[in-house]
Amino acid sequence: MKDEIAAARKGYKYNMLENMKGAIFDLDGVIVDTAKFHYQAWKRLANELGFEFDASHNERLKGVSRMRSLEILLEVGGLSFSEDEKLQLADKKNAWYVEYISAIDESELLEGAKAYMEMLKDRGVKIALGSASKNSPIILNRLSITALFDAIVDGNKTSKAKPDPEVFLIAAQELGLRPEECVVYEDAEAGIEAARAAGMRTVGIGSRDILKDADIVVPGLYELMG
Ligand code: B16
Ligand code: MG
Repeated sequence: MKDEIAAARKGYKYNMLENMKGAIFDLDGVIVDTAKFHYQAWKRLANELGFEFDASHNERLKGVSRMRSLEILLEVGGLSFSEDEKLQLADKKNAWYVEYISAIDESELLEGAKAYMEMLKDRGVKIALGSASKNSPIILNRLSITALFDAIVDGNKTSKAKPDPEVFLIAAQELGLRPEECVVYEDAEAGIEAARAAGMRTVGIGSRDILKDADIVVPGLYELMG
């Protein structure tokens, strides 16, 4: 592991990241691709309700809260339900989703994610999670990376969804840092917007076409390893 960190340090690419004190990572799409499990569970719910839900529809759910995701799904199916029924449907989807993610392991980590976080930690940068998911504790445990985080801020600690900056501001506060000392890693447009609103620097994970306002965009964290 020491050799891996030394090699990674040598290739430390982007100067804009040199003076950061805190790194705040989104979960789905940055550290792990849980979108495919969300998709399986939402598709199962749509089929049970009698309509098709395909991969292009699923794109609209990335980075979006659970209840907002359900509303988008019901919009696609042209269905409406009472608030109570919606809560039951969201619970049902979540039970399937939890069943899927409970079976994952470290092989689901996106390329370079763990090594990059370890490299930052080795350089004295504090690490936080800034995710919308209420299931992040299960996911981090399954990936064996819980101990890497100095702060974990997720859907269980927040009341406002991205693009509201709340999740990132709480993360900076828990790290004991000012917003301008933090860099946010995000794959969703609303996440980049939230980080900018929080006054933080941004690294977009994905494509520039979607992440137009990010300071830099890379296809994955592996790209920052040189
Ligand atoms: P849960 P992130 C987000 O994770 C997902 O991208 C989004 O599809 C999901 O609806 C949301 O978490 C809530 O997840 O149902 O597990 O609470 O990208 O913010 O890490
Ligand atoms: Mg995401």
